[in-house]
Amino acid sequence: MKDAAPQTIYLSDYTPFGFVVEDVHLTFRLAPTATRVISRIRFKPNPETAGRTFFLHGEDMTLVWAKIDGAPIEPEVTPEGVRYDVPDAPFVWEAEVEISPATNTALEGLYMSSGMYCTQCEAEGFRKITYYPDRPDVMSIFTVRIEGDEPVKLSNGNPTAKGDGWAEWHDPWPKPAYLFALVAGDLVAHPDRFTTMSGKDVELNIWVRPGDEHKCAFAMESLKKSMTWDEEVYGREYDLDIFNIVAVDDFNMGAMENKGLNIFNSSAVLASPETSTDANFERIEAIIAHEYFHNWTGNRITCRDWFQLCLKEGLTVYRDSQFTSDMRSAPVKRISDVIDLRARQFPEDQGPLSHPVRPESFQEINNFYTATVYEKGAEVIGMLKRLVGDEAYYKALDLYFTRHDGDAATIEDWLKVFEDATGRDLAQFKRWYSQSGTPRLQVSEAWDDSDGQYTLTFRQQTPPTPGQDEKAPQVIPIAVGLLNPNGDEVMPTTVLEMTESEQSFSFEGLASRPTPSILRGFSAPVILEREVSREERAFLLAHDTDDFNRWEAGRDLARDCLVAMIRDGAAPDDLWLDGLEQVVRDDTLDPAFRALMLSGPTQSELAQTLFERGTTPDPDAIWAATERLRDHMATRWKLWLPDLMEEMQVYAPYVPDADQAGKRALGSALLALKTRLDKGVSAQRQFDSADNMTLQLSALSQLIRSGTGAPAVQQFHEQWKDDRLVMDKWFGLQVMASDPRDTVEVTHALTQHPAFDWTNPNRFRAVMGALAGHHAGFHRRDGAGYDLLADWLIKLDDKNPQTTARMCSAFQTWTRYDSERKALMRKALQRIKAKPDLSRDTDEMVTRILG
Ligand code: B3K
Ligand code: ZN
Repeated sequence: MKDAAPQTIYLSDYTPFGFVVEDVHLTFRLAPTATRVISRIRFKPNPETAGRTFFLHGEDMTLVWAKIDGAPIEPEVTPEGVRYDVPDAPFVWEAEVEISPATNTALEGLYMSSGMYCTQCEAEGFRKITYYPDRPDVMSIFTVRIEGDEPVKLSNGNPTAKGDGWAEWHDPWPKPAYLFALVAGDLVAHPDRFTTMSGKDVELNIWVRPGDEHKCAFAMESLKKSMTWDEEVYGREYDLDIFNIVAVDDFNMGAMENKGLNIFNSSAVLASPETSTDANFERIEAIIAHEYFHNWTGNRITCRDWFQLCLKEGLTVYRDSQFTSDMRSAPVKRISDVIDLRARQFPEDQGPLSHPVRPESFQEINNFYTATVYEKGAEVIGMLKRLVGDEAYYKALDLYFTRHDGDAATIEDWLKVFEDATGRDLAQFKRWYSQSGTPRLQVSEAWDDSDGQYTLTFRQQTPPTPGQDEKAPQVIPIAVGLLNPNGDEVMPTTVLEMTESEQSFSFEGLASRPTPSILRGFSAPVILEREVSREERAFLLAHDTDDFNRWEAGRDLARDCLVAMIRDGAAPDDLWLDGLEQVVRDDTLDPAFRALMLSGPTQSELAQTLFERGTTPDPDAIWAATERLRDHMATRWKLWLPDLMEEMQVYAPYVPDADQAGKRALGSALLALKTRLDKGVSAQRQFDSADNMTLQLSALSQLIRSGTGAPAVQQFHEQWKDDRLVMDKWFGLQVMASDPRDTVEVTHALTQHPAFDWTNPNRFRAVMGALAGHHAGFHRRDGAGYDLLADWLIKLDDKNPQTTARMCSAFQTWTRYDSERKALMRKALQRIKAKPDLSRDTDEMVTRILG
């Protein structure tokens, strides 16, 4: 609930806690609206601090009694916690509080989901469970007793004892409270075992609601692969006797890395070929890995304070992307990551929400679990690795694990291990953590025919961002390769290290003027600004040996073509389409890569490009040009489409691996074109014969787009109405595939559907997230899209501030558009801001977006 005045917390104000917590004993007496939590916590003065105030965080709870060293006390109770004058010596704090999990709709702290008790404590949810110093630098050993009738009762660490109606757990590893977890309910396990590299036997379980047992096998395989990979690549072994994962239906995000007891949104763990798409399988594999990898990067070494969030998140995202590259296709993973970075992080970094990878202030920390902290944070790790080299990277990581095991660490600690391991000075590199905004990198070139010298000159410049007018030059690793006119590589990928605002690099002894391939593998999260002819781009599309840049050349051509179509009504670009056809039909290339080549820039990305190039984006015109281009492609390629579609058919039994998934991805990209020619006949055939969700859903999507989807929508509903996760797809797809003129009406109608359980974050996001993601539909000229989203955000805020606040970012690009749309969006934002008792989460977001 809204505080009297929102408080801003600053990184520069950090001070350690005045006490050390020696150990924690918790007893839970579970009851839906009156759970009792009895705590026994041993404190002693922290010799490293001077002034000591004993303040324990605690919110939304009733204190029943409290004692110090066994004697009852009456501490001062405020809405934020308790305060008391304690002895200047070790003492034992005991308290009993009452909380109400069943009415906890914010899904933070202890709450109930489909009759089961579960927790979410990161970042500051533990303070809704009991009074405690709820900050990540306070680490302690937890022993937990759970009392209740639920057949399964789980907590962190190892199980130590259980009896009728109770169970006890002990976690030998010191941890901050945000990693605490408890689960109790009627659950069944999908069990397995794993032997670690030192021969330790670990029990593994995935706990689900009865009926979901058949959807666990894939996640379990992913877990075992992750455990092996972390041993082989980082030398990191699991450190408890048991590892539990629980699937929960109501969850604000993907999953949570609680020590030994990961809690997952059921959408990030449950999978079967009939109910999940290839993309779902890939996401599950990545999230299972991500949470597992946190055991070392996050749990064994945690963050000193929440400003250091990227220390664990950037690194863990980086590690999970390495894992996916190893398990699947490295180029496809890199391209997908960059698509995602540009779709989510770039708009954030170029708008009113821009903040550094390590922010310097916040009001509500939950608002900083952002694409900048996570994805740009991971890019920063990637750059560091590129600069120091692989060997030095792993040497530094070994040092990080030995030096900081058991610590609550900082970005300074992290950079210091790299400095110590490599002898490098990383002071300038550190600006990646403190400067916000996306650097622009301009390139010019010079060729000296007389001595075969080729020179590339780079200029870097980062536009001002909120609170940061002036930017200093950053260290930018620029991976470059040079090709000769035949397309042969005359200089393999070389990493240039740019440190100045302007810097030149020369290459000697070349026989002819080369064609440069710049920023290979997207070696830094910057915007490359370079005047390149269409011919040169087409040359790179045909010849670049770097898969990423090959894709990038095609994408640049696509973008330029669409910009010309939107701005000047130009015809589609033949040169690009011919080059694209070559790649798409090249059966020596991975179908997944060919599918990515076909995908093209999103409409939101085009809006950003137009804005950068001085044109106010018109969502209707962007939509119309995209449609015109797709129609043109379909007609142009109609002769060979059917054959290639046939080649992409998979006749073997379904497996969610990269090979089959790639074929299906290209197949459905082609089906999208084919549907423009046959009005849905092929899509209907695919829908009728599909034996897996990937094909069924892509067919349904095309049927809706072609305007012939009504019977299939009905049939799909009939088939899947009892499966929550599939129904989320059913809801979302109808909005995503809608004609922009109807998007708002379609969305509104779905909110009236009896199965629109809007307090479930997955369902809410399926519908409202799809509305926000439908560029032309959301930005309808009359503002109806903005109003509908604002209405629902206002409604959700009372129940679930976290999900509401997060979804406000749909408005973050509002200043790019025309004055009418801008005014309508501002009005919608102001309406949210004016809501009585607006949560601190949403208030901070809306205020920042309004600027
Ligand atoms: N660490 C959690 C995210 C917690 C979000 C709190 N609002 C999941 C993850 O990044 O692995
Ligand atoms: Zn994480």
